[in-house]
Amino acid sequence: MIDFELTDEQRLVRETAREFTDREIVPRVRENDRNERFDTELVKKIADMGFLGAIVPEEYGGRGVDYRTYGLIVEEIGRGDSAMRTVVSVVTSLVCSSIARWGSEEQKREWLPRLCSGEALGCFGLTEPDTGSDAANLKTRAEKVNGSWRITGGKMWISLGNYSKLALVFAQTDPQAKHRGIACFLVPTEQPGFTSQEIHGKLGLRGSDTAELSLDGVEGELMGEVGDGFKVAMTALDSGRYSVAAGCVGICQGCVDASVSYAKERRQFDRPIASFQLVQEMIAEMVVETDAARALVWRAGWLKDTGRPNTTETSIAKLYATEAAVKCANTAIQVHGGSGYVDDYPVERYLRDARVTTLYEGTSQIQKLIIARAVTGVNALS
Ligand code: COS
Repeated sequence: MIDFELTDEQRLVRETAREFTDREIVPRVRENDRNERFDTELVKKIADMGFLGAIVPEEYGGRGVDYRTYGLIVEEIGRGDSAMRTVVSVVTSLVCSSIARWGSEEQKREWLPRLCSGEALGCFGLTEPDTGSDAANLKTRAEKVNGSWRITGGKMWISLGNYSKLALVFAQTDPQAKHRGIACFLVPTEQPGFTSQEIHGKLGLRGSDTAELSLDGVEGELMGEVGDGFKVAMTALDSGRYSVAAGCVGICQGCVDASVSYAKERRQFDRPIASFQLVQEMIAEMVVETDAARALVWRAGWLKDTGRPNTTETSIAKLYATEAAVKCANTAIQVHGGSGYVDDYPVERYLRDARVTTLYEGTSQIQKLIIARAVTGVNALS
């Protein structure tokens, strides 16, 4: 049975992540957000703490922690800064967990220690300018030329794409075969034909790097078999969606903390606004959303740690936690009044940063289709 009691080790890791977030991340987040600065020094500090690739086995440079412990780390970093949380999610869940699961021994030895130490960042190239939810319908092509794979196409909305030394690239090898023709490639980015362009003007996640990638005959090393690619992507997303959900629990908790503190200090009508029932109602609603989201994330983590199927429960956690983060951030602004509309307080950034989480790694609508398909047995997409 699922046990909500944290072990001493989990408690310690959470405390360490909490202190690190308050000491290193929180003081820098506003300026990084204002300046659209991808803070590589801070990324290095996060890596030095062992928070990149924490679920990777120790023999490959990770910390070998379980998913529940990983979720606690991600929640704390997510409370501090979703841009940095995105780095942790992408590198750990989308890239490292894929290599750990699908890579050859040589590929694991080559890349995992570098990714876990932060010496190399990695990005996940699935989405394309014309391909989002319909992830099997890739236009990027891979073909074998003189014994090596050459990849041509474009990738869109790629987090860390301008800073990564490694790109996991999903490409079609045989369009007739549809999703069974997709393959996943390890693509070193420092090679001719690989170019990236920064994407600016984002509503939120301004301290996160986002890129459009162009691949012109780049060389890639196959990971897994030809035809495994779609499954590589789906298993990566099973881990990535969990990580996004855990980060959103952090946003929810941050909204509660900021609102409680503000409501107790701010006085109107000769008393703290925390004493008004309508303010208490808003705080209570945020607390319930936070608790529910956290419980769903912990359940998904427990299923992963005990080796049980968890795709549906991960989608439930992702759907609930991301929508809860948007709701809580919106409510937290309401509690803060005019002060919540400027960046003296974290809540306006929470709203801007939360907004993308219901889009990336599968929209809320895609999560609903996955959940409903599991219970009805009917695939709405076929
Ligand atoms: N783990 C392992 N295998 C999985 C899987 C999972 N979580 N989900 C699907 N698969 C497998 C299926 O078992 C099936 O295998 P077979 O070829 O052996 O039959 C194959 O993958 C195709 O699956 P499915 O039929 O479910 O594919 P669909 O095209 O119907 O739908 C959805 C898949 C919509 C769920 C998928 O395209 C999706 O998640 N889209 C959103 C993409 C996304 O999140 N993009 C964000 C990118 S990162 S920012």
